[in-house]
Amino acid sequence: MVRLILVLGDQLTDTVAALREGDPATDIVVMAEVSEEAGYVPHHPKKIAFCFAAMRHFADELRGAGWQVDYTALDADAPVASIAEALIAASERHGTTEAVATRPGEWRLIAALDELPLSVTVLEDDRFVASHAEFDAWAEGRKELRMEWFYREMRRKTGLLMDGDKPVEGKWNFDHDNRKPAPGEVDFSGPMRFTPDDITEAVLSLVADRFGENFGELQPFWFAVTRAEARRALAHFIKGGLPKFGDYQDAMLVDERFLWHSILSMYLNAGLLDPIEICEAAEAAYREGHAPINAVEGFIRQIIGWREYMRGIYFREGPDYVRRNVLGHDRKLPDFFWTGETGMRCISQAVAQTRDEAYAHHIQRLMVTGNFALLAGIDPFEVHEWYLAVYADAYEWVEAPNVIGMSQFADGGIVGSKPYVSSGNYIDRMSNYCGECAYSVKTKLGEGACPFNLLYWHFLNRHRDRFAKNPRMANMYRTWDRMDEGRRAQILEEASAYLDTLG
Ligand code: FAD
Ligand code: DLZ
Ligand code: SF4
Repeated sequence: MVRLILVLGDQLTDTVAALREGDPATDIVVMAEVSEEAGYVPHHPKKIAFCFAAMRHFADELRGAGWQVDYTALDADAPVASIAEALIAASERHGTTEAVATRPGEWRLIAALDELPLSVTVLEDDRFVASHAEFDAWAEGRKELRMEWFYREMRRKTGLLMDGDKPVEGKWNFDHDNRKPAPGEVDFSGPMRFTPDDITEAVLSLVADRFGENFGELQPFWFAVTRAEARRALAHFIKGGLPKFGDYQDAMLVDERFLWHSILSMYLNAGLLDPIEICEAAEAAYREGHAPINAVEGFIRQIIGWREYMRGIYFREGPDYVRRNVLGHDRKLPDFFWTGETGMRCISQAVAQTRDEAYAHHIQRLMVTGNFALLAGIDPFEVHEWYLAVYADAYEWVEAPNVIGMSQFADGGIVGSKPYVSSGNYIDRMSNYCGECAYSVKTKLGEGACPFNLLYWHFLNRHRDRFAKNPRMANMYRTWDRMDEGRRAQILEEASAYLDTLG
């Protein structure tokens, strides 16, 4: 019997489980651009364009490899609204009720496949280093799910940066050599840029037409949209960016959007690149003496450590994870997350580059926008929806644990043992943003005080019951308690007045 082989927009890998299971001689691949996926949050136009352009190119590659592909474009004469509808329509067209899918990366779609009036075989997505069973076995019975221990397991499992059963150069983690403040200039040209072909141009017109009002600039569109292009982007990064990736991983500079980051997450998450091939390319650069250990170990840790760990958490914690809110935060997301119109230079820079590129690097996401949202007590679900919408690499399985867990502490400390909060000092140390800001980072209260400085103490004070006993936060509370009472009262009053301006 003919079977339908579902391939989603982030399953663009020719060896993805459902394609491995299918037979090009008899089965039919189903791919569909659908309004539900394009609209469950107001995605950045570059993200939608990337997804559709990569899907259309991938469908052509599958046809070239002998598959029959039933592809429904968003602007087809008979469009479909959802993945479920696409499968049902295809089942009627091809006279079959059998379908094979690779498990989607989001609970919402997993449930939608479960509810289909078809016989759907759902296969595990094995494009990851750790299976769900492996992650759960590692997590079982542990009091704390520390990423570092998980990461070491992944090093052992993959053999990456290992000399026998020992880590190369005798250490698992070289972070103490990383995280240098921003240097004067950047000697890497940033991500490789590609010129859209006719297929991509057609997608760009469609997206401009249908999603032109969404937050974000569609043009210039320079993303890779095929595996071959993504591999060139990888080689370009390994050559030019990787050697200093570690040193300046946490640095931020005005108008420097990419620094020495790889800008590969959107390709990796869509399936155009494989995590192991990226890590092997990085390891080869180390073994050949092209990149130092602190850069290569740090980079590989992000992929086989953090990325795999986040996926494990998302699936282990279940569908309610995105609604967690242990700190009871309920403020609305300020408008400046969309407009960038704020005197806070760090935020306006992060929002502006997010609008232009659908990209901000980790520290901008964590210590600028994320830090602000947490300090200001923004509803974590709103924060989650914002991140899911605005970044080209955002899929719930990886975005939610980063936002709900790591950034907003809304899961109560599953991902992080303490909240990632800081005053303006941290941003000042790691960037050159503060120099041209409307606020003064050196001013702790009174006229022109940096809002991060005020909100930092407001956050600690309002969550004292939860955090004062955390040994990693004891110093912060000691500093607060040592301040004279009048000063503390004034800081809290000014912080509250500032929060009132957010609405
Ligand atoms: P690089 O800095 O070059 O890092 C290399 C690779 O490591 C990345 O491509 C990515 O695949 C992986 N990586 C690094 N950190 C993480 C992490 N914390 N979790 C998972 N993978 C990681 N990453 C996403 O892929 N999608 C998201 O939706 C996403 N949302 C985030 C939201 C917040 C609040 C925070 C703090 C982080 C988020 N991240 C997300 C993680 C990280 O910021 C991005 O992976 C990274 O910025 C992508 O840029 P890059 O490819 O240049 O990464
Ligand atoms: C992100 C996205 C978008 C914008 N559009 C589609 C689409 O039209 N069709 C599709 O198959 N996938 C799309 N995707 C990716 C899905 O949202 C993604 O597969 C799920 O969120 C699970 O990770
Ligand atoms: Fe951001 Fe404060 Fe620095 Fe301004 S002074 S850029 S608000 S940290």
